[in-house]
Amino acid sequence: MLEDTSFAIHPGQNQAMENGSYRDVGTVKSIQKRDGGLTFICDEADIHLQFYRSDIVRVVMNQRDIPDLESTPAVVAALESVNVGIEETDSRVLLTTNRLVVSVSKQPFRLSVLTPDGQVIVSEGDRGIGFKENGEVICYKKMEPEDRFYGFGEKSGFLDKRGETYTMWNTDVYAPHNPETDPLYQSIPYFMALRNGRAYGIYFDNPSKTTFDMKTEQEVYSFKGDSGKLDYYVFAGEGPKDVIEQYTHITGRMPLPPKWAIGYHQSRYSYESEEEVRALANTFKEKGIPLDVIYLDIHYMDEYRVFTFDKDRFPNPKKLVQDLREEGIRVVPIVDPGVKKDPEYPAYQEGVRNDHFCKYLEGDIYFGDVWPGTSAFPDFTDERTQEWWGNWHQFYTELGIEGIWNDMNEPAVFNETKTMDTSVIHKNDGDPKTHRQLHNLYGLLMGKATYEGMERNLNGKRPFLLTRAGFAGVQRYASVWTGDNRSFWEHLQMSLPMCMNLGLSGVAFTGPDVGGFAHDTNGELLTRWTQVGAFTPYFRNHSAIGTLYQEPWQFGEEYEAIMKRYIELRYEWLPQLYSLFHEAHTKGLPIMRPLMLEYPRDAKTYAIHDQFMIGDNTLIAPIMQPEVTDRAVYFPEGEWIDYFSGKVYEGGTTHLVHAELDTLPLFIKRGTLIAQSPIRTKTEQKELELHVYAHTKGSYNTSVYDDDGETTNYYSGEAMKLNLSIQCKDHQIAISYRNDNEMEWPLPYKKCSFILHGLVDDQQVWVNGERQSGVWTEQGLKVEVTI
Ligand code: MIG
Repeated sequence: MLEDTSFAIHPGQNQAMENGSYRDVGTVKSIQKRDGGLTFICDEADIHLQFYRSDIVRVVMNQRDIPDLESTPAVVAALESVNVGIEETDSRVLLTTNRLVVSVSKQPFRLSVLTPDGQVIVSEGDRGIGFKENGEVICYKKMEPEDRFYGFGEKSGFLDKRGETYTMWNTDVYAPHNPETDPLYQSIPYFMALRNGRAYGIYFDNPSKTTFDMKTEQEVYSFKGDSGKLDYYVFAGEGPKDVIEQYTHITGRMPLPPKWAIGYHQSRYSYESEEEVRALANTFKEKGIPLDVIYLDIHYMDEYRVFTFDKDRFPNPKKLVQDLREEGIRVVPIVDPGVKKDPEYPAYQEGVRNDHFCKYLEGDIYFGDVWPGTSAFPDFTDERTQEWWGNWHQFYTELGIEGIWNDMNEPAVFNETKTMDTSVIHKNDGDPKTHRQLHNLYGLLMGKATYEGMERNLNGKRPFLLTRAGFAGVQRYASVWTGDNRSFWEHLQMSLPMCMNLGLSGVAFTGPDVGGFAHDTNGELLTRWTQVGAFTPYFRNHSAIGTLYQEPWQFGEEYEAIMKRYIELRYEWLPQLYSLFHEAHTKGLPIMRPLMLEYPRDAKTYAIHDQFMIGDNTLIAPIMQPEVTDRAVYFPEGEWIDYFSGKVYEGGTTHLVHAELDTLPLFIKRGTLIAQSPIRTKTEQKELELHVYAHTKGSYNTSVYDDDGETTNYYSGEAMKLNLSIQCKDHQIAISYRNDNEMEWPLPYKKCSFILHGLVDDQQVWVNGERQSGVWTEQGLKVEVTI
């Protein structure tokens, strides 16, 4: 408690926290070829270099004789055989691929990475790789004045992280979520640096407490791990999109979510009974507001025992799930890792009997206090336990449930340290380690167990998983919401850079609690937030116990009508969003993007945290202050059309934009296309509309992706991949399209049309080589086609 008073800044508190000083690895004594790479035997430690691809190099240092090359479960890429040219002189070794050059100077060991034409990507100065007496491992790199930093997973604060330091230690932070609140629930020890439009990335594959420091020194940044080894990957870029592609090559990409998972979701801690849930679903139906999911928070369980329902509150869960399903609504229950200590409770009995819980070295089960009271925690580092936990999810799938919400999986424990005792041992598939060494993996591995268990039980249907905690690679299993925010305008503002940086960190499927979790929301805040939510990859309204209810109708008809319109808009945009999810699945790219990702050579975009893009052609500049109806919007190069009014804005500069409460400032780049469906309800679309925003110059290529939205048949290519290109000229717009998917998939669309907005007077429209006359509609010229 004293930390919350001025005692926190008592002069005695500020003594150097450094435990031991930096020790350098020293001089290279010899070099050995091993495991497809080179080991540098140095004075104090050995360093191993490996090429994962010609554009990805891994650097491993530990103090063992032979560097241990084991990776964390975040890493899924296999080593490829890469052609590496090796040149050695007395003072240095040069390793050259067709994408990068690694230069190692030997006295002492210092590493730099350059482009094949000699531009420096990363380099080291006085200090490079080293360690400290207390077991920390650390790496210093040079920082240029123009370097910008992004990524680091789920962090609060602004977009550009230069001048900050971040710690990775999955933590349940209920209290403030201030700009400096750190760490939060997710640990993604990865960043991307941008230097004059060129980008590189570093992923530090260490699951213990890690710290990144871009603040303490002006010309150097560092990253260090509390324990374990220094094991990092350099991604050579060159654009920021290349870096994300490289990082997600190593840590994996998201599967396609079922379509219902990207619709509108309603949650509350908690809808406490079957009657309440049914009434909620009815209200949505009566009001005609589309809804795909209702969440069941902790009240559904029998005294918070996972894999149970409370018999009084939810007497017939199967019927409830079925009835809602008939209305097109899915139920997603919360599942926490803590298993109640209760000798008559099957999940606990089995866990104890079959040795699935985390234990101390001496053999006692570790117990912590969470919702169910004294609880044991499954040891997800053991594959056997992952399987056991996954199989328990049959309890849910048998009821017709297809999605799970994992919470408290940092793991959060109600005690001073907020988590499990760090001396607890994890089995780690035969290589036991302490919780201190593996803490940050707990959420990821719970996610893996859950996702894989659901997948096994769903017979070819895609599961949906939402998780609070995670580590690098979490995108392979789950969508991430940003935890317990509050109903403050500031938290709406902060959610943008937070989600954008998550997206740059390989996690595309993210969103905050719309409306704010803690504290009371109000009509205006909820409306503005819902407008933004309609375009964040994950779209769920959630609020805490004891706060005002915040369903879209709670603040009067005026607000309700606007929110309804934006929730409908979400559904109209699903073909576009789903195509972007497909891009996240295939390339790792985020759906919600900072402007710098699309315009890395435009320095004006580097720090923009209050605007974002959806894909490469949609710009959103929400209003995030009360009673404000005008704001400055920066438009990158090109011309931008106001989605609602059709007004055109010249890019490369800032304009003042007006937006009453019913308007989200939303702009489409001229000369591009977005895919929509005019059906405003539900995730099933019957008509595909391809909206072309006419221009007089330029060309644009894109693709629209679709599949059945619910099974895993897309793994084998049952999908539509419509490749489109648009050429705009003064007098002509030429569109061409082709379904380039390898396998036929019966298209659900009865109709498909191009709608051309903003055609200039005598512009002719050609589609696949044929002149089209089309039909004039309110929106523009409509040309029906068959696909
Ligand atoms: O705050 O399960 O972040 O979304 O509603 C304690 C109850 C535990 C935290 C989650 C929140 C959820 C709540 N949980």
